[in-house]
Parts: sequence; structure tokens; C-alpha cells
Amino acid sequence: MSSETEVELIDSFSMLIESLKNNGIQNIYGIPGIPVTALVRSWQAEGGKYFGCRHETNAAMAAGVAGYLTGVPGVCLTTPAPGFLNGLAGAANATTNGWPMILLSGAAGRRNTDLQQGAFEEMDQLNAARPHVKAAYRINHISDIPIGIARAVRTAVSGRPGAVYVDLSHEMLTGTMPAAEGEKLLFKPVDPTPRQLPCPNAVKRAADLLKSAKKPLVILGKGAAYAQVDSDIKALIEDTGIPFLPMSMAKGLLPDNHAQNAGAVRSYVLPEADVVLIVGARLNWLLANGQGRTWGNQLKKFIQIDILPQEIDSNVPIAAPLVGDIASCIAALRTALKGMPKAPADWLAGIAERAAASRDKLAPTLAVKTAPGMMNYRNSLGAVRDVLAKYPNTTLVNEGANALDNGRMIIDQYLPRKRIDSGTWGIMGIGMGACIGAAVVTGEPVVAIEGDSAFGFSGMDVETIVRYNLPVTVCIMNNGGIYKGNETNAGGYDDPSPTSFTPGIRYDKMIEAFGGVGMNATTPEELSSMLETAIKSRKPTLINVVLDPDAGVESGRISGLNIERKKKAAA
Ligand code: OXT
Ligand code: ADP
Ligand code: MG
Repeated sequence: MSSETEVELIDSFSMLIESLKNNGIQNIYGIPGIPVTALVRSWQAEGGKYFGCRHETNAAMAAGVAGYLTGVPGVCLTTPAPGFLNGLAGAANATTNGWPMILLSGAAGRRNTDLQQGAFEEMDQLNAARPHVKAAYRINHISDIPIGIARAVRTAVSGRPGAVYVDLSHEMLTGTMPAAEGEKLLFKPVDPTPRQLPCPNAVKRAADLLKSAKKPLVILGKGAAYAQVDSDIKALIEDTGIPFLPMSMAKGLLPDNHAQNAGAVRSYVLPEADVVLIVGARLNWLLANGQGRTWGNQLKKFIQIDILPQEIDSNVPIAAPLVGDIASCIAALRTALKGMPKAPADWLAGIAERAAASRDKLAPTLAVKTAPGMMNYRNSLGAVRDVLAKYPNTTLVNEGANALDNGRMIIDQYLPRKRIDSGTWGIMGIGMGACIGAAVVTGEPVVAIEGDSAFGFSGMDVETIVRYNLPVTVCIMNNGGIYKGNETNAGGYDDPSPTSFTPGIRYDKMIEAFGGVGMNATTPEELSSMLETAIKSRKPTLINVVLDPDAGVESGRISGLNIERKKKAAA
């Protein structure tokens, strides 16, 4: 035996696995294939958890949601070219939402790829990823793995979180090095999510402005939920008596039935408020970009807490920027506000009175009776609301148009980070991936309220939910189409309209084919009892919720964004 063969070697798979573990990664979501199949097997052999999905976008969605819920980046592993591109959609969504995740992808050999010589699954993945992620790195050599993975994790979780792409070059994946040298390179990074303290002057400016307010309002966004300082945020709001408006995924940060919740009077408080403290939310389309009719056509005095300096003044001038991490900013603000009198009582009382009236108006519509198979969004989701109130630990996943907007309005949340939805982009396709990610990291039941169109984007991953026996119940709000199921073809011929699906689809049969539990609900009473049975059983279940095909409106509550066909103006 030569002296060379006596040196113990470590391969790139082992270096990758050890580096991921050193960075706190326990789960990988993905689809195997050349050149990463053996990497997945090695990961499992080393005790790592792996969730094999049916489409990489769903795996990446699972990773993004896992990152959002835990603050530890979810990891998605894909094969080159199309596998990578499928995963990139989920990584881009995570970046847009500010969720930490890492997309790892195998890649074809660098020599062939750079000369475009036509290798198997050849693609310039690094450059394709770059515009859609927070950062894109390539690890070219086995000895760079520990630094490369640490760099990816730190980038994903520090500052505004986002997705990081890591290109696993073919040359690196086939590499080995002496084990003793490799082991010396492995390390646990120190403090990957460092605190970022706000400047004392900025804190004083914000506190003074808040103290001067006659009609203050706090807007909580999903950044506030992500920050995991729930009790401090609650204390700030309760100590000051300021009403709060939760953005959709911040619902439950304080319980929806909290006396200071202004969620039921959104269109009253936004124009009325004089000083608005924004905690971890962007003044993007979901907040009418901070201006216009939604805001009473006048510029508010905004205090904005955000970790990303360039978020300040992104749409309108911010009177008191507070740049830093939410935990530090809230702590500093609470100290600076000590002794501040409670927000004016008449402001809060007026909100509470109007909110009660809104809720009273909504209540009878949730109890309305409909013929079997003709449920609407109100009575079906009213039934869901009442069941979920008994199981507040359940994570709700929600997408669609009417299914989304009614779900957000009707279903109350009582605990933080228990609502995941179409998010900043308003996209369909988050569904089954989000269910998988949430079920894996919480270990608690997950209920998805899915438009029938929305479900179609990720539906095949119901099989993954069954295969891993995850405690997920998927409710398909089946109105037979996108927005509605009864539109006719504008041309008058036989082809379906652009928004219609096959009438009477039994989605419950789909999960039965995979070995899960299928149910078909035609009345709110049936839905209520089926949902409760499903949650309690923790068995993968799909409930086909049969709605009136006329239930729903075009684009849900954002119909104002539609572009109508223009007719020629008369001469
Ligand atoms: O104050 P006012 O009076 O205004 O009242 C508000 C609240 O105060 C009140 N409220 C309450 N009242 C009483 N009690 C309680 N508890 C209560 N809580 C609130 O209710 C109202 C409404 O409250 P809200 O929602 O807070 O207020 P508002 O003004 O609506 O808020 C504005 C927004 C912008 C913040 C809000 O509307 C919002 O968050 N919207 C998100 C919208 C969104 O993201 N939509 C999804 C995209 S739509 C479209 O793009 C679709 N596509 C295209 C497509 C997409 N998206 N993606 C991909 C990859 N490909 C294609 C498709 C294909 S949707 C879609 C499928 C649709 O079909 P499905 O079958 O899936 O779904 P169905 O529609 O069900 O058929
Ligand atoms: P929403 O959709 O709920 O309105 P957004 O996703 O638009 O929320 O905004 C979340 C904001 O929170 C982002 O601007 C992001 O930079 C910020 N953010 C996220 N995490 C933190 C944190 N720990 N500290 C401070 N800001 C944060
Ligand atoms: Mg529909």
C-alpha cells in the first residue's frame, strides 16, 4: 500500500453535512437526482431529516415557511437546471417575504457550462439566481464548504432575512481532502443574527412623536411576528393603550379578540390616525403605499421600525425612522415611553364601538343557512372559525382570492405565527409546501384553507403530506373556478371560460388515492364536524368543501387592480 492511500479522506458530502449541522440545520426539503441523490442518502444516514416533495417549488416554499416560523433558515436541495429553477420560485418568494432560507443546488461541471458545451442539465445557475435572492454564492472547492455554508446562513438570517442560493459546483461535489485537515476547518459560527441597536436620538424622536399623538395607531407586520418578541410588543401596546392593526400574517401576535384590535375597522383607523407606528411592515401595496384615499388623502406622521435602513422613506417621508432589530427597538421605545399617559380614551372607545358594530354586522352572515352543496364563503368559513377557535395552536395556511380574503377577515387567530398566506406577492402555490414546512417545525396540526384554483398549484404534494403522515387538513373551497365557477365563454362557443374548472370535482378522492382520508362537506354542520374529527385524528385529511359555483367575486377584495378591456372611444 502506498503512503498516499493511507491518508484518511473526507469527502464533500461529509463536509457539507457537518457544516449544515454546525449551523443548526436539521431538516432538508427537496427532490433528489443527479448529482445530489447520494448526498441525501448520506444526510439521512447521518441522522438528518429529509422531506422529499413532488415539486421543487413546494419544497422551497416549505423551507421558506420553516425559516419564517423558526428564524433558522429552511434548506431546499435541488438538482440542476429545471429542478433548480423550480426551487428558485420558492426562494424568490422567501426573499420577497423576508424569510430566511437556503437553496442548495447541484450544478453541471463548470468547464462545460462556461463554454456552453451542452453538459447534462447545463445552466448558469449562479447568475440566474442572483436577481431573485438576497445573495448567491458558489462553492468551488471542498475546503471552502464550512465558510460557504456559514456565509449563506449568516446572510439569510441577519439584517432583513431572505433566501440565499448556494451553487454546489460539480468539481466541489466530487472533491475529497485529508480528513484531519477538513475537520480543522469545520466550525460553529458565532452570533449569526446579531442585535442591531437603534440610535438613542432616533428613539427619543420616535417617543416624543408618539407622546404628542391624539389618535395614535400601531401597525404590526409579519416582521414583528418573525422577530419573536411577542410579550414585549404586547406590553408596549397594552402599556400605552394604543390601538393596533395587524397585517394578515401578524394576526394573533396579540389575540384577534383583544380590546385594542382595530382589524375590524381598518378603513376607519387608517384615515383617522394622526401618528402611526409601523413595526415590521412595509408601506407597499398592502398598505396602499402609505398614501391616497386609504389614508384619508393626507400624509401621516409615521414612525417606522425596520432593520433595513433603505426601507425608510421608500414610499412616503417617515417622520421618525427607527432602524434596528425589533427586539432592541421595542425595548428602547418602552424605556423612553415610561410614564406616558395612555392613548386618549375617546379614540380607543370610538374604535371599540365601531369594531363591535362591524363584528355584529358580520356575525349573522356567518350563520346563514344554505341548501346542501350551495355553501358560500361566509357560512363555510364561519364553521371553520368556530372549530379553529378551539385549537389555537393550529397553523392556518390560506390562499386563493375569495378563500383568502374571507379567511383573513373571518378566522380569528389567538397565537403568534399561526397564519401563513399568499404574502407580499399575493401568490398562489404556497399551499402544500407551507403545510409541510409548518407541520414539520411546529409538530402541531395545520389546516389549509385553499381556493380550488390555489390548491392546484401545489396539490400533488398532498402525497408528501400522506407519506410523512403529517397532521395536515386541507380544505378545498370548491366553487369550481378562479373567483367563481359559473362564468361562460365570452365567445359563446363550447370551450370553458378562462376562470372555470370541471364542475363537481371531488378533490377528496385525490387524497384517498394516496392513502389519506377524504371527506366531502356540503353544509357548514358537516364541515364543522369533519374538520374537528380531522384535527383531532392528526391524520392527513382533505375536505372537499362544496360551494355554490356563484360564490365569490372577481379578484376577491382587490378587484380594483384589474385592468378592464377598453372599447374604442366614439369619434
Ligand atoms: O374596514 P373595512 O370596511 O374596509 O372592512 C375591512 C375590515 O375592517 C373588515 N374586518 C372585519 N369585520 C368584521 N369582523 C372582523 N373580525 C373583521 N376583520 C376585518 O373586513 C374588511 C376586510 O378586511 P381587510 O382584508 O383587512 O381589508 P382590505 O381593505 O381588504 O385590506 C386590503 C388588503 C390589500 C391588505 C387586503 O385586501 C389583502 O391583504 N389582500 C391580499 C390579496 C391577495 O393577495 N390576493 C391574492 C391574489 S389574487 C389573484 O392574483 C389570483 N390569481 C392569479 C395568480 C396568482 N396570484 N399567483 C400565481 C402564481 N398565478 C396566478 C389566481 C390564479 S387569485 C387566483 C386564484 C383564485 O381562485 P381560487 O379558486 O383559488 O379562489 P376563490 O376566489 O376562492 O375562487
Ligand atoms: P407585512 O406584509 O406583514 O406588511 P412586510 O413583509 O411587508 O410585512 O414587512 C416586514 C418588514 O419587517 C420588512 O421591511 C423587514 O425588513 C422587517 N423586519 C423583519 N425582521 C425584522 C427584525 N427582526 N427587526 C426589524 N425589522 C425586521
Ligand atoms: Mg375557486
